[in-house]
Amino acid sequence: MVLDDLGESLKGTLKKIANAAHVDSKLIKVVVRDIQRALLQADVNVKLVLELSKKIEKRALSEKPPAGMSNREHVIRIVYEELVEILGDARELQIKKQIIMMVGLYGQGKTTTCGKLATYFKKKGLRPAVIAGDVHRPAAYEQLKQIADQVKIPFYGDKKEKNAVKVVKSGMDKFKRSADVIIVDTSGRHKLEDDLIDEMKDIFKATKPTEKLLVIDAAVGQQAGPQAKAFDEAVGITGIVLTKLDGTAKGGGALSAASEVGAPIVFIGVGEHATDFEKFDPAGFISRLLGMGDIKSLLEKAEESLKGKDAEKTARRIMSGKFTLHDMYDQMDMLSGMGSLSKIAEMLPGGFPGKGKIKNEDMDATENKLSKFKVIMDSMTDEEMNDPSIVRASRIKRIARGAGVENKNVKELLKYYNVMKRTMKGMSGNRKMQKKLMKRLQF
Ligand SMILES: Nc1nc2c(ncn2[C@@H]2O[C@H](COP(=O)(O)OP(=O)(O)OP(=O)(O)O)[C@@H](O)[C@H]2O)c(=O)[nH]1
Ligand SMILES: [Mg+2]
Repeated sequence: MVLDDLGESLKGTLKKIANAAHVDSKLIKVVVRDIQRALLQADVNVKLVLELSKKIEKRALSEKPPAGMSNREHVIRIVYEELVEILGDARELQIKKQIIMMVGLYGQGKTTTCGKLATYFKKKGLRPAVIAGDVHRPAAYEQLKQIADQVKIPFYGDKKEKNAVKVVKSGMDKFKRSADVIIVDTSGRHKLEDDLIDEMKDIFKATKPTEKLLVIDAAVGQQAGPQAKAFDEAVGITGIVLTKLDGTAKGGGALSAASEVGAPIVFIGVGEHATDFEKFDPAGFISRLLGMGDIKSLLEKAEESLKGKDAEKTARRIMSGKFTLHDMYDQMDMLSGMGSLSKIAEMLPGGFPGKGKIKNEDMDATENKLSKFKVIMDSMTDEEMNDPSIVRASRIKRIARGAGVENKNVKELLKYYNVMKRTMKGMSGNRKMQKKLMKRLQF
């Protein structure tokens, strides 16, 4: 986990809240001071920290907890919400044909990130390729080639050519038909100087990239902000990749400063390997940092009633026919474990699709199938998960490729989903059935 120290201090603070006899203004003052200290140690900007702590204090003292939520839970929620807020909005790269140009100063992680991005898109079923547009550093060609070979991604480069634009143009020609996502590596410089800007602009004209991603080493701390701003003014960036978050205590500074610039952080690098790469989602990031799981168990009692409410809401949504693949995915998570799986199976008229009434010895096969379904869903986009009806032949092919399965497996998932959806909808008019389902699932 990145930002371990910050995470530990914040967790300690939240535990203070969870274990306190009363949540009063004295406790809130202590908590706010703890949070300030933790954020400053993680290099978050002083002004930002002061603003944030003022907001937390004001909300914690003035807002009443919503029904069903304890005071403690409420204060923890406020801390969480305000921390998410300073990280800005989430943005995702689209899963479609595109050209991505990497830019950034020397040694920030551009070349490594090319391999990580390619791996990400390959998993989503697209065909990525990389082009070695760094013609200045002698070892740059070999480095990208090695990375590409390792993750089995097509590579183009020309060791003898010293004109970056020529190399990139040849590469674009080569991959015109054979690749969906073309990732162009470029060279770094010590400073954002005129010749770097000119070369970036020339490559930009030659490639017309969909995305211009700025790569910044998180160890630069709050300097990430001015760096992002300067690049944005020079060439216009569409997203930031913050690398090496695994190796710095200054990550808090880089994260908060970069997100303030306007260009959103799209990915974070958390190690040297191609898979040490995460989509950046502020809410998910903070939840993990705070160890919301641990805190939840501390607050079990307050949580129980909330959880019940959430589950009930989900159940009602599902039964009204609004059942998406996201819901199904969550359900599968909930259902991993034979006991609960057989409960659901009993509920479904005829058991699982294509299986007839489910037998115990069939359970293993079903569990296997469900885990395969989850891999397939991991290769789908949010849009497809929300509205699976848009998944037709070409998308099926892409998804199957990404998940490493056959087209028929994807079709099987869709069929399974449709049966589930119909079954859920069928329950909407049947109160007795609804009650039974709730009870069985112990909502
Ligand atoms: N721990 C860690 N190391 C990283 C990460 N990303 C990159 N690195 C390492 O950082 C060093 C520099 O990475 P490169 O990808 O070569 O950086 P670059 O921006 O292409 O550098 P130039 O082409 O010289 O400008 C390499 O040793 C990488 O292995 C990361 O997320 N975590
Ligand atoms: Mg490089």
